[in-house]
Amino acid sequence: MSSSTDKAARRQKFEGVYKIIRDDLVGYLKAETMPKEALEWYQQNLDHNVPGGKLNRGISVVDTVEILKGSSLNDEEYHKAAVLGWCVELLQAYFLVADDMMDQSITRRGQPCWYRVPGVGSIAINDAFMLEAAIYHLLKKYFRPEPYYVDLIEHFHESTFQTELGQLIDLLTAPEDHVDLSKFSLEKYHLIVIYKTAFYSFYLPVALAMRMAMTDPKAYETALSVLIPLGKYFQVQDDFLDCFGLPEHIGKIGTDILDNKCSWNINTALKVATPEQRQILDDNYGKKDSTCEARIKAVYHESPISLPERFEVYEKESYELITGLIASVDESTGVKKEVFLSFLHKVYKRDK
Ligand code: DMA
Ligand code: MG
Ligand code: MG
Ligand code: MG
Repeated sequence: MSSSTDKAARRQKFEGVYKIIRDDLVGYLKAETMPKEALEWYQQNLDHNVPGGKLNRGISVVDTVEILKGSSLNDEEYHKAAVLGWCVELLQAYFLVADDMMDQSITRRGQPCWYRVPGVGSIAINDAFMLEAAIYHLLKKYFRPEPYYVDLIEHFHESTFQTELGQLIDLLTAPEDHVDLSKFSLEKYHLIVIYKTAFYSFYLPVALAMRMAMTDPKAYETALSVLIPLGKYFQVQDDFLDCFGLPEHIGKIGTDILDNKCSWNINTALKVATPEQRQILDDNYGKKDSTCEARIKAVYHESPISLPERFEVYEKESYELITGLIASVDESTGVKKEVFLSFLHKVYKRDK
């Protein structure tokens, strides 16, 4: 099988488990004698928000368990690893429903953001909570007897809190009514992205898989040392695509310039802008106005800012840094370099 058909087949197998967990969750509401209307609402909430993404985080749990075991998984092992994968996707769905409201986004994964679906509005806040609650319902259902059950719960709680801290500082550095670019810096940016993205998107999937595979506790530090830089690189890509990706291709319309976000793009531009360019950035950034947004984008393309070229260099340097970190991983604790290489190759040079 070619690797692209293999990838499609792995995705399809993983998607098969979605139907099971969705029926578990809707079945719970039914057992609690909730009205038909509520069952249908929850199912739509799940179907709209959980399965339609790239599924890198979820599939990485399965891939990591398999790599750590060193052979293919039996049906029971596959099912458990896939449930954990879907729990990470539920966490992601929970964050995204809220993130789109806070960022006032329009589309996500090629559809309207959930809060913008007619009839949803601020019910989306409770819907986000119900996506999060689903995680702990499924963990209890499938992992309660396992010796590592509490560890799984703690990983989810800890990553959730870290992500919320990241979202807090992301929002606090982007006040809507007061643009002050001198408050941005790449140091602040680094902290925001590690907290809002790297822990839950990269460390969490691998840590969960390591729990399932009963990896030596010493390996968690090693995993962090590789996955945090990988997560940072991933968010830089996200920021770059917010401005330079095509909405039809990335499935979402960028809002970072309008939202006054402390993104990689603006921080990189600020470091090298000429005084004239700096004036344009100061006058147009963070304004809820598409003409101002277009002016910022034009300056991003101008020399010496030239963000597309700078991004290409950053991407290459990140790849070298991360492959260097992976090369120095000590496999004696049972973790394998392949875990990290597999994750890196899922995101390197992604264009959506
Ligand atoms: C993503 O930040 C972080 C979380 C926790 C969802 P973002 O707002 O840049 O994400 P997106 O570009 O997908 O809206
Ligand atoms: Mg957002
Ligand atoms: Mg955001
Ligand atoms: Mg973004």
